[in-house]
Amino acid sequence: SSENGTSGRGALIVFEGMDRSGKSTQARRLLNHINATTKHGAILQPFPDRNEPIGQLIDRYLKREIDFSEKALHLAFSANRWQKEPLILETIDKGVDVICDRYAFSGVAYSMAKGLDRSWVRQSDVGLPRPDIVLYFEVSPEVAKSRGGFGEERLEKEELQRNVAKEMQGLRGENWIIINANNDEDTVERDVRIAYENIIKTKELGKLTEI
Ligand code: DGP
Ligand code: NA
Ligand code: NA
Repeated sequence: SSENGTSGRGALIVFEGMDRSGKSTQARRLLNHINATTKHGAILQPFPDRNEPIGQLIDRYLKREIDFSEKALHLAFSANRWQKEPLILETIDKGVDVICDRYAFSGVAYSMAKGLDRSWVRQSDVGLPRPDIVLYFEVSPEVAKSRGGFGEERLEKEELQRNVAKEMQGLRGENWIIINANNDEDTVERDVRIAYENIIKTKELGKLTEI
C-alpha cells in the first residue's frame, strides 16, 4: 500500500509512450484526480517543457524553424529536463506529487532510434531524479493510427515511432507498469489510478543511474 495522502515526500510519476497513445490526456486526468482527492496535490510537468528557454529552441526545432545536429538536439532535450530538476526536487520535498509527461526514457529512446550510441546518450540524464513509477502506454500501431494522422511536427513519422517503440522495450525497469492504451479512456484511467494507489516510495527519492 502507498503512503500517498498521508505523509512524507511526494511521488515522482512518469508517463511514457508513443505519440497518440493517450498519455497526455491521462496525465492530466491523474493530476485532476490527485488534486481532487488528496490534501498534498500534484503538479504536471510536460517534457519537452516549451516554456523555458531551451524548450523554446526545441519547440522551434520541432516546428522546422531551426536545425540542430543530432547530438546537440539530444543535449537540448536533456538540458530542458535538468532546468526543471530543482523544481521537481522542491515540489517532491514539500510532499506534492510530480507527474511528468515524458522523461529521460524518451530522450534515450528517440536518440537511439536515430542511431546514436546508448552509452553516449544515457550519460546526460544520469543523476536526474528517479521516478517512483513509470507508466508505459503501449498502443498498437492500428489503434494509434485510428486516433488521427500524424501532425506536422518533425519527429512524428511512422518509421521513427516504430523504432522508438522498439528502443523503449529495452529500457523497461522493475518500476515500470505497462498500461494497455488500446483500451477506452475510462478503462485506462482506472488502470492508471490503480497503479498510482500502489506506488511504493522509498524514503528518499532516488537518482537515475541506469537508463
Ligand atoms: P510531445 O510534446 O510530447 O508531443 O513531444 C514532442 C516531440 O518530441 C515528440 O515527437 C517526442 C519528442 N521528444 C520528447 N522528448 C524527447 C527527447 O528527450 N529527445 C528526443 N530526441 N525527442 C523527444
Ligand atoms: Na507529439
Ligand atoms: Na503529448
